[in-house]
Amino acid sequence: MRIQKQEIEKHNGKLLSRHQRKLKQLSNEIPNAQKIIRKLIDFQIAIPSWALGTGGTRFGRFSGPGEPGSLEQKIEDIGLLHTLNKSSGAVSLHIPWDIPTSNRKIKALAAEHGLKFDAVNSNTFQDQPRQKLSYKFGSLQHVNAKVRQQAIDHNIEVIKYGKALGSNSITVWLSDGSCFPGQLNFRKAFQRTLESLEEIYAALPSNWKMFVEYKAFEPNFYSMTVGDWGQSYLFASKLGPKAYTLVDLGHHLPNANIEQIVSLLLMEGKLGGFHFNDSKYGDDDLTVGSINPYQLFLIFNELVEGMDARNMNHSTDLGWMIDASHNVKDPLEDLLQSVEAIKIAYAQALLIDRRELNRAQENNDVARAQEILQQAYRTDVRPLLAEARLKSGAALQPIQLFRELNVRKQLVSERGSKAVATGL
Ligand SMILES: [Mn+2]
Repeated sequence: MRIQKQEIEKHNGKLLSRHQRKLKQLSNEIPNAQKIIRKLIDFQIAIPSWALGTGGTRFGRFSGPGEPGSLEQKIEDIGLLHTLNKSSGAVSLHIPWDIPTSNRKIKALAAEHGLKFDAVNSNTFQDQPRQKLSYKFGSLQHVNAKVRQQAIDHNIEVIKYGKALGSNSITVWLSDGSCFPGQLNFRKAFQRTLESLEEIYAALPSNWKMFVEYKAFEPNFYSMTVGDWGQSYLFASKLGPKAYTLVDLGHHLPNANIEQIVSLLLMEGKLGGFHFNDSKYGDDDLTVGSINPYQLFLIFNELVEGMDARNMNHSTDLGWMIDASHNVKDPLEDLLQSVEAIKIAYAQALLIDRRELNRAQENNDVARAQEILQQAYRTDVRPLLAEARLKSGAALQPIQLFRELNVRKQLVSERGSKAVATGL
């Protein structure tokens, strides 16, 4: 299904006067409303192709009705999101869950919906049907060179798909590691992984980036070969200038200071991109901003400060992607909420009075520094987001319109209630 322009205009018309009142009030209170709105219009967040169905856990999966049963339908779903919020203008594709039958047709379909291809993702964390060798004991780190070669070849194949679709980065997340002490020689595992990554790196087109994603634990519970940002940074540094660290918010040990990690990676020019989600305990993959929106704000504070210090373009110089799983919500509503939460945190970070904050820091005025941060965090910036959507032709209230138009019901009538999406 497609949402028509008139349906959006009708929805916006009903809400317009209330929106304008709120926007005017907020614009009177902050100095840079127009500038923030422009930045919000440019800021796009990629939707992962694996997150459009109702996800599951290792205990089970409860598929939802009207799930996309093909890559074409997933693109259509992301197109619906983008029509509603004009902030989800990119797809992050997973291979082999979402192999295009025709690169040309998929690229054209995405373009029709105004979508680009962000980082492509490889998968050597599970065995696929008809796969020759198993990844049970790792992929790029494996003791058997043939298994390593199979995993290298897969990554190079993923780059080829990405190239054909107009992507310019690959995210490599490895589940490699060990479950028990003594199982693995850490140094050899690191070196084998590095040698494998070097072969993949050599296959990167000149304008491409490689994102090395780390994760503290799971599925391996004693060691992960790319277990934290230090290890990822080590790989990225040894690989070369096209390799970067990717931060997935759920991939840290509890209470890790992610904003400090972000700040230092930016300082070193080695932050490549983000996988947004939220969590209370581990890699919970919950809706962005649903558990700890203050942490998300503090991360964006460092992102804005660090990117500005390096004259980086907020919207294009890092990869912004969601990596979440939806067990109890409609995936499309969940994704709309995640995109909104990311942009709220971004807008609040843009509100911070940098000069004042710097002055407070230089004077050891700790209370003042906190006041400045929290003044921004406690500002309701949602009218700025709504205005950015209005200006780009999207809906003032995307979830409200999603429900008013009975989008899910229509998808069920088109696809049936039993369609199951590939993915998490
Ligand atoms: Mn991730």
